[in-house]
Amino acid sequence: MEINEDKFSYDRGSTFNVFVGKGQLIAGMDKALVGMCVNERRFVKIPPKLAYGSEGVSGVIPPNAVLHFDVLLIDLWNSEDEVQVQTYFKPETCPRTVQVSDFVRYHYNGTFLDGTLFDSSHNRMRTYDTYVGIGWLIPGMDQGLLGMCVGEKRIITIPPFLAYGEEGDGKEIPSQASLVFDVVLLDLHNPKDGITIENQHIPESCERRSQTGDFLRYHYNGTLLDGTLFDSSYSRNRTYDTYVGKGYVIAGMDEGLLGICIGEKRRIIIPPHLGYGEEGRGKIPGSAVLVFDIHVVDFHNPSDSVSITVNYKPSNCTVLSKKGDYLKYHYNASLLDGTLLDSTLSLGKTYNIVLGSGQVVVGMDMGLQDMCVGERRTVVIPPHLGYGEDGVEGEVPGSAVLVFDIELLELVSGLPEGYMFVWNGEVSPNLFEEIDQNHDGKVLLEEFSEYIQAQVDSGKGKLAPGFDFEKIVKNMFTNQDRDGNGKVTAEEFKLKDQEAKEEHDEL
Ligand SMILES: [Ca+2]
Ligand SMILES: [Ca+2]
Repeated sequence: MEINEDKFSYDRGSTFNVFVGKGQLIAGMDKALVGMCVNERRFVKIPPKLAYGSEGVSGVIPPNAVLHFDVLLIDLWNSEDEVQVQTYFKPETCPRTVQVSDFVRYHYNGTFLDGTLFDSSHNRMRTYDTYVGIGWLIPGMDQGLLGMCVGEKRIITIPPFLAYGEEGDGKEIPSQASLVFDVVLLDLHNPKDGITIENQHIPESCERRSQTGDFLRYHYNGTLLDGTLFDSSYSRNRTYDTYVGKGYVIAGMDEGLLGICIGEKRRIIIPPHLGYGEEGRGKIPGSAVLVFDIHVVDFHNPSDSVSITVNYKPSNCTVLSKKGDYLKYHYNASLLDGTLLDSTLSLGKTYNIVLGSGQVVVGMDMGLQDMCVGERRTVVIPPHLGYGEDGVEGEVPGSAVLVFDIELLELVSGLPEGYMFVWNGEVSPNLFEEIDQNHDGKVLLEEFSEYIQAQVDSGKGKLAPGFDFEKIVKNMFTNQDRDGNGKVTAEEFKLKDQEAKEEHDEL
C-alpha cells in the first residue's frame, strides 16, 4: 500500500489547508481531524470505504487501499471566529484606553498557532508605532488593540481572514495563517489631544499665578507613559530656569507652566505633537507622550520691582529711613520655597549699612527705605534687583527671588546727600587758624584729624554715620590738599571753601 510521493505535504513545503467536515476531504479524514488540537500529531488509518473505495484514484491510489496518514495540526480556525483577546496583565490605574484613531506605540511578539515566532518588535529594539482602527493595521489588530491601557499585556489571536488571508504576507506569513500577537502597550495618545494637567498641589496662599513672560525656576522629573524616566532636574541638583510662553521650551510645557503658583506641584502630560514630535530627542523616542512632574520653586517677571509687606509698624513711627542713614537691622534671607539662606540672628549681631550707598543689593537698598525703628517687613527681591542670573556660588542660586524678613533696630540719621561732615551751628570765621593749632600756616593730616574729632566730640559738628572715621578724614583732607604735598595751606583751604559752596561735599 503506497501513496504517491506528492501526497506528502512536507515535501511540497506548504501546509495542506482545508475546511473540515465540509466534504472537501475523504470522509475518513473529515472524521479523523475532528477534535484535534494545534501541534497534535495523529496517525490515521482510513479504510477504503471512508477513502477512495473500490475505485481508488487512477495512477495514484489503487482500489480498496487502506490509507495511512501522519497528521500534524499546525493551524486551526473557523469562519465564525472572531479576534480573541486575552489580557494577562492590567496595570492598577488605567485612566484611558485605546479608541479608534488613537496613535499607539507597542511591543509585540508575533507567532503562529503552533508557537513559531515570525516577527518581534523586541528584536528590533523599537516599538511599533501606528494609528489604531483606521486601516493602518490588519483588521484583527485594529480590533485587538481597542480598549487597551498603557502597560496592559494582551494576547491577541487573529484568524487569517482578519489577518493576511489567502495571500499571506511575503516569506514570513504563509497563506491562511492564524496569528498570535503578544502585545504590551507603551504609549497612547490622540492627535487631537491637548496637554493634560493633573495631580495638582496648590499651596494655601497663592497671590499670583504665572503668566506669559514670567521667568520660572522649577524642578521636574520627566517620564514616558510606561514610567521610564528620561530626565530629571533633581539629578542635576539644579532647577530648570526659563521664560514661559515665549517658545523657549516645548509647546506643551509652555502651556503647562502658565497659571501656576509658586510652590505648586503639577503633572503635565504632553502629547508628542506638543513635545518632541515624531523624531523624539535623546532618550525620548519618536511620537512619545511625555509626563512631567514639576515643582515650581519661584517665578518673577523682569518688570517686577521690590515687594514690601509691613508686618509690624510701631505706633510712634515718625523718623523714616532715607538715603545716607546708618541702619542696624536683623534679617532672615530665604528663597521662595522656604530654603533659609542666611540670618543675622545666627550670627548674633545686626547687619549695619549706610542706606543707599551700594553696600547691599539694589533691592535691599530699596526695601529698607522709609522704615522706622522697630518696624518689621518682608521684602521680596526679584533677581535683577538681587544677585542676578549668576547668583552667588554655593549660596544663592542663579535667577533666584529672595525673601528678606527684616527688623530695623537702630537708625542714625545721615547727612544731606553729598556731605561727609556738617556743622551743627555757625561755622567759625577763622576756621583755618583754628585747625592750624601750631600756627605754622599749614595743616597736616594729624592736625586736621584731631580737629574734626574734637568738633564731633563737642557736638559742634557731625560726620556721616556708618563710615570709618579715618577714611572720611583722610578723604576730606586729600580734597583740601590741592597739590597733594601732604599739607593744606591757607590758600588751598580758601579755594576749596569757594568750590564747596557749589559742590556741597567739603567742609
Ligand atoms: Ca600746622
Ligand atoms: Ca598742599
